[in-house]
Amino acid sequence: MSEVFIPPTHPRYESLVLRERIVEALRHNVVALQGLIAHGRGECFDYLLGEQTIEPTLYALRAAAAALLLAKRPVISVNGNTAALVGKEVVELAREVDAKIEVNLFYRSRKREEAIAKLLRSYGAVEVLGVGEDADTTIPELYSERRRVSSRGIYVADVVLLALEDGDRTEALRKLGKFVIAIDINPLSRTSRCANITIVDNVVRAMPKLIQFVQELKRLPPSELREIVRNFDNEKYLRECVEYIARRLIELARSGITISFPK
Ligand code: PTJ
Repeated sequence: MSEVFIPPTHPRYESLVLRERIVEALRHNVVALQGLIAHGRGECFDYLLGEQTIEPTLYALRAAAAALLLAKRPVISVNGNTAALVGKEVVELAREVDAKIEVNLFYRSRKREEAIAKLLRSYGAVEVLGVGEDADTTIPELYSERRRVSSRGIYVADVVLLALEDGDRTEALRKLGKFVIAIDINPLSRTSRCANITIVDNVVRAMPKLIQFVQELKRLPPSELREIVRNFDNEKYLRECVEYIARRLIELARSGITISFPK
């Protein structure tokens, strides 16, 4: 448990609780030290979005849910920050779409792999791939530790869902013919631009909504699901996200930034 008391009345309560969760996960070897920097970067982009799921993202979430439901061998790739922030939702989503869960780390160590697998198991995961010898093969043309994958998981997946990823692996996965769904709050990142479907949102808001969409779309026939995926244009969507941020900043600048904060 965290040693810090955060008063629920604090105006930044939720954000502070998430920070504590990340710091706590660092203490348990789930999050890498560099994960704290990544989280700060995410917070910054969340400010720009107004800490909300913007409307165009609902279409990205819907398309992502459809793609996951159509997948034959879906895999959810999990790193330290993802496990710490939405480990429970990862397990729930995997159950909903019958996906495998695989640990894939940039700052890979056996200790961290096992800590993440243990956390996911505590949320009910039966099998966690990518730990120790299970990461038995590599993604070609990728030289970071992220290249190590399981021949039962990411290597043979048709659809890979990932979050807080680096552009190199997203690109390498695309080259391997995978359909990549990325959760990345930065619409300008290489991952966002490389993925087939990007969900530009904080992973803590995106995952529960993705689960909801999966539950809603489950009753649709495959032909309708395929139509939803086909109609989604990632490039256009990313432009809409950047335009949203630009418009919001101009409006804030014109109306006086302080007006948007409670007195
Ligand atoms: O656990 P490991 O060893 O695999 O390391 C994972 C980190 C996160 C340290 C590593 O992947 C990393 O350095 O990530 P980046 O490149 O700093 O962040 C990847 C992207 O995730 C950036 O575009 C961030 O803006 C974005 N991001 C950060 N926090 C969030 C986020 N996207 C969604 N939700 C967030 N909470």
